[in-house]
Amino acid sequence: MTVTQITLVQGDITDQQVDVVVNAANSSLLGGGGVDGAIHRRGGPDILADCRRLRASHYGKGLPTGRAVSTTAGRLPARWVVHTVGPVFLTEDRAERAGLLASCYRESLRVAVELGARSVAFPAISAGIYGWPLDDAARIALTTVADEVAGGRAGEVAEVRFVLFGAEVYGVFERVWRALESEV
Ligand code: AR6
Repeated sequence: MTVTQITLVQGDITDQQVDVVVNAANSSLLGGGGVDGAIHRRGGPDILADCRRLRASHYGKGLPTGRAVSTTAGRLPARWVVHTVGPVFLTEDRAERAGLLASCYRESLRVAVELGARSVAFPAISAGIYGWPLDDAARIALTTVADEVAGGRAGEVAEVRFVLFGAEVYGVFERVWRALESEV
């Protein structure tokens, strides 16, 4: 059985040599700002072409929040991009939003496992333009992935890498991760 490591790095997700890069997309799948913009810019037009095909075949009304789909990674040093749609903190239903954010991580990991990925890089989904408070976004991200790993649902994935953009986001994830580790 594959042992899955959870790692945290500060950096740009478009630099990561991993099998799967997860994109914090929006339901249109047609690109945007933040990490989504960076992935499409660096990965090139093949990613958008795949997204358009997915829209035409399955997601004419948009990819629902909390779900995930895969495309080529184009020119990124990765094999696939898994696009997921995080909840918008202020406008999503309060009772449902944390479950939806957790679902982004679970569903993205599930798609990565189905693809046979051995390494997966996640950004801090919803913690930018979608306005999720960083501490809470980090706690949901880390506990959800840790639960999936502990539950044996990480397949052949040997590394789940959180790629945190900038010292502040990295610092929060690291602090939350240490606090969670000291609880077990
Ligand atoms: N590598 C890693 N993390 C990054 C990068 C990068 N290159 N660039 C930004 N981040 P955001 P959201 C961080 O806003 O909140 C888009 O327009 C960023 O600092 O990218 O889920 C989509 O199309 C933050 O910590 O995603 C949607 O409309 C984290 O990635 C909307 O934004 C997430 O910030 C999604 O908003």
